[in-house]
Amino acid sequence: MDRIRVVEGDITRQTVDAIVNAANAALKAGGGVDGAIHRAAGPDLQRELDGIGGCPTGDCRLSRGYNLPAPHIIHCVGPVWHGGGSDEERLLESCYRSALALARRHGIRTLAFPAISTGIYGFPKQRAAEIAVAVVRDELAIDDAIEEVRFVVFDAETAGIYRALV
Ligand code: AR6
Repeated sequence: MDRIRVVEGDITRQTVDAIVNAANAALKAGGGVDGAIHRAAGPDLQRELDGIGGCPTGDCRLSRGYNLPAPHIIHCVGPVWHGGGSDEERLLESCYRSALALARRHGIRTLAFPAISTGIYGFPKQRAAEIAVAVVRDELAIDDAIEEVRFVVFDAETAGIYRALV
């Protein structure tokens, strides 16, 4: 069975155990997919995140999903692209790895990732997709608790990039 899927659509509509957010280090509602998730989840989400306080780049934090179909949200803080010489690739890889590790610890078996860092944070889309797919393949090979990882992409260009890799 194929445990990795590519879906073109809105991540806030996905019925999975957890959706992943492309958040910022302050865990304050922003734009892009983060803004869409906050609007769909409702104001209780920000209250929970304020209690957590923040999250370092390359790491993630778990919250409830509130009004979303998904019961959990994993908030990953991706790197801002500064040209590639500031550890951006390792930090992006770390986002995917830490999200899967967090999922495993909390019994989350199905999850949906957006293309972290490739919008407002400016990470090149092709390289980001290569990192995302390689890390997820690697982790699933050593872990059969996670049943499905869905890459939910918002535009046809990104969908094409992922479909060529999965
Ligand atoms: N569903 C799936 N993907 C989406 C959706 C959606 N509803 N909306 C946008 N995308 P971005 P970043 C795609 O900018 O680059 C925020 O202000 C989008 O097309 O959301 O990690 C945060 O608070 C792109 O491919 O995240 C941070 O400050 C991808 O999601 C900062 O932006 C990621 O784009 C994070 O920037």
